[in-house]
Amino acid sequence: MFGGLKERLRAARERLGTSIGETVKPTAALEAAAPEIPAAVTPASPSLVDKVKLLIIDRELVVSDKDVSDALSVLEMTLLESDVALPTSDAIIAHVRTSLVGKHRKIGESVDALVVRALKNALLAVLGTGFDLTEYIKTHEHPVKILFTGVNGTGKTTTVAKVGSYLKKQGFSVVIGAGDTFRAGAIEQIDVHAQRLGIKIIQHQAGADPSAVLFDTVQYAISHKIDVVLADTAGRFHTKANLMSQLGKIKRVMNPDLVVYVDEAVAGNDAVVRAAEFERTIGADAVVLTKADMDSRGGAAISIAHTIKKPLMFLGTGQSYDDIIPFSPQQVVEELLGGDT
Ligand SMILES: Nc1nc2c(ncn2[C@@H]2O[C@H](COP(=O)(O)OP(=O)(O)O)[C@@H](O)[C@H]2O)c(=O)[nH]1
Ligand SMILES: [Mg+2]
Repeated sequence: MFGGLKERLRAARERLGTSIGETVKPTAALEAAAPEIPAAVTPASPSLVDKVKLLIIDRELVVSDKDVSDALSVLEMTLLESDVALPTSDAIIAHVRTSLVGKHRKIGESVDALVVRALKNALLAVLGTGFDLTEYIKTHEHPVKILFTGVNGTGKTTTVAKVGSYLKKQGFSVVIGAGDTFRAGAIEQIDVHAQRLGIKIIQHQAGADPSAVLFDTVQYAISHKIDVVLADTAGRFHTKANLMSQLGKIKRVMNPDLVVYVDEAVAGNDAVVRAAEFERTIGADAVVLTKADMDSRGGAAISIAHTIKKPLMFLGTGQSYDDIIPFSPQQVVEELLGGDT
């Protein structure tokens, strides 16, 4: 998903490297230092030459703000063009600046290595830690109840099916609650997934109270000693107030361990704004970003975790059940900056 951003970052990184490389050159005095060693001394005490050489190699060059400011502007444009939210871009730039400026670069050290290290650390700082669902389930009381929410069409139902399949493969027992009772079609959709995956599903008829369905699902999980409850919900309510009160009631009745906010990477900065709004009003424990396969810019993935200070749990990467990957900040950073350093 990060193809476009990766290319842009490479250009920004080269620009940073060139700026530092060009402007922070060894001073004339430093370069002249070696020839200044009295020739007569050299044969008599070669160790002195070695010492001076060592001194030159160990001498450090200090990177100034001026050396990097133009290149950092380029990096900022790169990030914004890739849909990275402004506060997140600001945080990345500030981090890179702090780690480069005032830094003592050893003469022998590659500028690119310095720049890549600064960029990697900056990205890791904004991406946060990720969320290991398997580990969470292993270390919490069962059933672990997970509520999936988010606006309509972003991929909640598909994600519930994918996560169900993912957890089943890891040996956990799963029950799905068909909490989108808004349309009969929605119940049918999740039912088809559950049948295909061989996962138990609890459903009521269309128009039923979603809280009642999810309450029954939790009761089923308790009485059958099921490990995980996955609750699908509708994203479409008549008004925002209605959405809030519905979700409020579901939360009271079902008492989820985790509220997972689902949005689509293709929504870019809109997804970041929506996630922040959702976090303010309902609160989320983690985020799943779908349709990452259709988004080459990658900005939403980088911005959401930083903006709402909640971890990304999975990326949805296609329409099949296996198209889901646990989100790993390390892996993303490696994909963006690793490989060719
Ligand atoms: N390409 C792609 N399509 C997805 C992904 N996740 C969901 N979709 C598609 O997005 C559409 C809406 O998904 P759905 O799960 O019904 O969304 P919901 O309304 O939030 O429950 C469907 O056509 C899904 O196949 C994904 O990761 N990649
Ligand atoms: Mg749905």
